[in-house]
Amino acid sequence: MGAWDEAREEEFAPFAAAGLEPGRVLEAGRDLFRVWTAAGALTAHPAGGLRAAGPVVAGDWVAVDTAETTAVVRGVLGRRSFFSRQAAGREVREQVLAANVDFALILLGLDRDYNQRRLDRYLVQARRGGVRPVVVLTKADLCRDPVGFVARTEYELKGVTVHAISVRSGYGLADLGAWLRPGSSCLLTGSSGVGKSTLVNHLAGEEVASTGAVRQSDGRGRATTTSTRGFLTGGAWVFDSPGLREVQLWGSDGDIAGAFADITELARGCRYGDCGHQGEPGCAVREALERGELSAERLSNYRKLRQELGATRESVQRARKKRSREIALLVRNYRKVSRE
Ligand SMILES: Nc1nc2c(ncn2[C@@H]2O[C@H](COP(=O)(O)OP(=O)(O)OP(=O)(O)O)[C@@H](O)[C@H]2O)c(=O)[nH]1
Ligand SMILES: [Mg+2]
Ligand SMILES: [Zn+2]
Repeated sequence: MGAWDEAREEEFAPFAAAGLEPGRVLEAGRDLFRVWTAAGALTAHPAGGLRAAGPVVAGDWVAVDTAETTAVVRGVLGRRSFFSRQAAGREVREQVLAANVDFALILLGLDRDYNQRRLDRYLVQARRGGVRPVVVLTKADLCRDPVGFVARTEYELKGVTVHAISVRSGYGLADLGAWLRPGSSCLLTGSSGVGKSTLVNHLAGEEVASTGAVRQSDGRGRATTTSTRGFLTGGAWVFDSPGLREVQLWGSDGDIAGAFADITELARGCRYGDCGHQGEPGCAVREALERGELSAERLSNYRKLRQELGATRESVQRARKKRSREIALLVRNYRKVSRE
C-alpha cells in the first residue's frame, strides 16, 4: 500500500509529462513539507490550492516541481490507506496521522502503560483506515513476564500479531523484521513515552529522532515528538508519530464491528437480531463468555466504544448544526446589509 508501484507510476504519468518528480512526504508542516525524492530529501512549499481536497499528510505521494528555487508540491496521488484519530483539543474533526501505511505498530509500554481498552481503540482506528495492526509491547526489560503479557494480549485480540520488545536489552527486536521489509511502510503509534522514537533511532542506527524521559511521578512522558516524521531505514518507511494522551475514537459502527470481528460473528448466533447480550435468552455471546472463549473485559470494551462513538457522533452533529446556524445568521445579515 505504501510502496511506489506500477499503479502509482500510471497515476503519476500526467505529472511526469509536466516535468514533475515523484516524492513522498516525510513531514507535513502548515506551509512547509519535508519530501523524499529519488535525488534526496528536500524542503518544499505547497502550491496554492493544493489543500483544496484536504490536508496533505506524512506518507502521501506527491508531485514535486524542482524547477523553482524552493521546490513546490503541485499534486497529491490518491491515498490507499491511512491512520487517523479525532483531533486533539475541543475541535471535532478527524486528523490523519499518516497515509499509505501498510502496518500500524501499536506500541504499549510494559512498564505502566498496558491498557486493554486503549489498545481496542487503536485497533478500531487501524481497521478504519485499512491498515493492518500489529501490537508491540515495549520495555520488556522492565517487566517480569513479557511472555505472559503477549499470551494474554493474543488471547484477547485473536488474530492480531503481538510482540514484546526491549530496545534497551535487544529482546525481541528481530521479530519486527517481518514488518520492516524494503518497500513496506510502518506507522509507529501509541501513548507518549512508550518508546516510539527510541525504536526509530534503533532502526535507523543513529539518533534521528529526539526522545524524552518519562516523568517518574506518573510514568507518562511529555509529548516529545510533536508531528509525524518519516524515515527510510533499510529500505522500509518508518513513520514516528506524536504520542497520544488519549486516542479519541473516530469511525463508524462498521469499523468497530471489524475490530471486534469475533463478537460480531458470535452475535449472528444470538436468537434475537437486536440482542444486547445482557441476559436475553439464546444469546450466543454470553454462551461464549461462559465457555471462556471471550473475555468479559473485551465485551465491555466493545460496549463502551460503541457508546463513545454514539457520543462523538452527537457532538459532530451539534458542531454541524452550530455551524449552519452561524452561516444562516451571516446570510441574513448580508441580505439585510445589501437591502439597505
Ligand atoms: N527501560 C526501557 N526504557 C525505554 C525503552 N525504550 C524507550 N525507553 C525510554 O522511554 C522514554 C520515552 O521514549 P521515547 O522514545 O521518547 O517515547 P515516544 O513514544 O517517542 O514519546 P513521544 O514522542 O512523547 O510520543 C525514554 O526515556 C526512553 O529511554 C526500553 O526498551 N526500555
Ligand atoms: Mg517520540
Ligand atoms: Zn446476544
